[in-house]
Amino acid sequence: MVNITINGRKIQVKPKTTVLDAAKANGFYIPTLCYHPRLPIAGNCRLCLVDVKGSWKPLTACTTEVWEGMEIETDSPAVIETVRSSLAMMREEHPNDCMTCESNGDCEFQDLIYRYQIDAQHPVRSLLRNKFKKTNHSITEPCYSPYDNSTFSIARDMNKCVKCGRCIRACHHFQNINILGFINRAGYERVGTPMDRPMNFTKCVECGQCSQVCPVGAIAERNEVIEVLKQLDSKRKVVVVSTAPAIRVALAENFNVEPDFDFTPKMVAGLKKLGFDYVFDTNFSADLTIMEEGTELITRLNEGGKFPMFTSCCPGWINMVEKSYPELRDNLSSCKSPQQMIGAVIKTYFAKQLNLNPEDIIHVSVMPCTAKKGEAKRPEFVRKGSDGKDVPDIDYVITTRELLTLLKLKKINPSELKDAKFDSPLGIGSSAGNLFGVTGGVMEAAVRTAQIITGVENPIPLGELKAIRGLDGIKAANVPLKTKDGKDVSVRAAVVSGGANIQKFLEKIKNKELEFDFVEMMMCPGGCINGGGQPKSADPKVVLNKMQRMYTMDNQASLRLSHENPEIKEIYEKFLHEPNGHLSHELLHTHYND
Ligand code: HC1
Ligand code: SF4
Repeated sequence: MVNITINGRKIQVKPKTTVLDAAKANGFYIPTLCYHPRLPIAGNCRLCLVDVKGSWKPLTACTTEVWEGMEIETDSPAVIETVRSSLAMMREEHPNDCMTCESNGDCEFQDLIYRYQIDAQHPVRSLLRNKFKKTNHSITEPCYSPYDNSTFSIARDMNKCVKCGRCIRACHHFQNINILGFINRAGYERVGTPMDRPMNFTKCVECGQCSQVCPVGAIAERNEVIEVLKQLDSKRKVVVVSTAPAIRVALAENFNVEPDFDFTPKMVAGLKKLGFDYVFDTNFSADLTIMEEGTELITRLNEGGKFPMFTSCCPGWINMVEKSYPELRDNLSSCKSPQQMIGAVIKTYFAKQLNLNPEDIIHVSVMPCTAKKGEAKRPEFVRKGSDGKDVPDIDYVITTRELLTLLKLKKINPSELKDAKFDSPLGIGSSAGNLFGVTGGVMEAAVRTAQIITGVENPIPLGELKAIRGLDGIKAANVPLKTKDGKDVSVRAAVVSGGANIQKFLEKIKNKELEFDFVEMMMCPGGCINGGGQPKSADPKVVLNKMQRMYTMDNQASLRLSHENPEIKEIYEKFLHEPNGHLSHELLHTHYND
């Protein structure tokens, strides 16, 4: 152990610990902005400066490791004044539109400005203002960047950027897509795209990992809260909501409930209180996906087809195939994602039960993902209304963060409400469907059903397919199945999450170093539990916690197999007739773009 002193208190820490980690672990506050526990260290915001005895200049706590006998001061007058001056300069460049900003109330920069009380009277702010008044320039003018809402998923307002570079590191470190970087120099430096193009002209997959780590509101999802509020308040149409698997565990973390507490009934109660007429579960359509995708896999195994077959429920992955790997389009399952499947059945099967036309229903989908917004806007996901006009299957997609904003606006705390149940007939989901929200879950759900349907004698016991559980980026397992003529086959299954891992994996497939039959692909590391639209968190354990919650929910469930879902049996009996049948192809399957 290393002996150090912070603000006069003696402590012991492990060798190679950074001053920042040592301080945090022992309850000392050091301000940060570019630091994020899940990203590589950059050391570029210069807010974490500390005084160290013997050093002629303050040192950055995030990049400096402790040494024996080190004496650190985090709160010396010089340190405080340096931090205040840096913040004052940043504030002078920052727009004053906090009241309508996506991040209002959840903004690390706002917190720092408040904590250090950087008001208009700060000498650095006045100095800068006078200087630019004299030269007839606004300090923000040369840094002006246009607002970029060229994709349906992400909105980028670089005027709000504090140049911490976290988004750049997220796009590189998690996804290796490298859309964002510092551009320009000599005081005009800012975050931009290659050739400063709008995002939809780049290879951006709209995953939103950049927005997850943005400490301010410079990169965020394209907000649909106001539109949803208008629909809820006007009550002109039947407003229906469906909720993705990963939402409930994110809310459970957000409201800080016990690890084995299932937040689902509270979430449903919160949505009902918001005024939704019907609350449905995307877990239902995850089960439907298993029926359709499982049948597709078994058909390919029996009759031949493109291998490996890739899952198709992650829109970030679909964007990546269409933009960067078009040669793999035929390897994708033709199944729509569960979001789009429930979208299609709500505006057909459910509409018919209520004697409504598709245009009489507004369907809001709550997703942990930003790319789902773009998926819902794809031109193929529409149907004809009674007047012949196109009606989208999903009208609005809001992220978990946007759902929290809605709840806050309406002053609803779901954890204080009485439990409520999903509505029928699209409200029952198995825990296999729920597992879709974590990396490996689609594969686990598919294996459970495919082994039973094909008649495997000793199917893997539930929860025992351990090789594809956990947060590793690339996982694999051999799965016994049977062909239709009773032959035993071993299906080579792989599970990959995170753009950087996907690229590594595909390189090995291309070079024939690896061969697989069925592969689950998720663009966000860890799967949807870590989607780009999930609540921001500085807790490095938050993804792990959400994963554990998913597994606990599976252990506690009584319905653990997609094909045993009574509402799935009912929809095939009454409406779809058979998986991969004529109506299924029309409603539940799709094609991909060149
Ligand atoms: Fe996902 Fe999916 S699991 S893609 O990760 O297949 O977003 O949660 O809703 O559609 O079901 C996301 C999550 C989600 C779909 C399902
Ligand atoms: Fe990169 Fe994803 Fe952000 Fe696009 S949305 S810039 S791919 S992190």
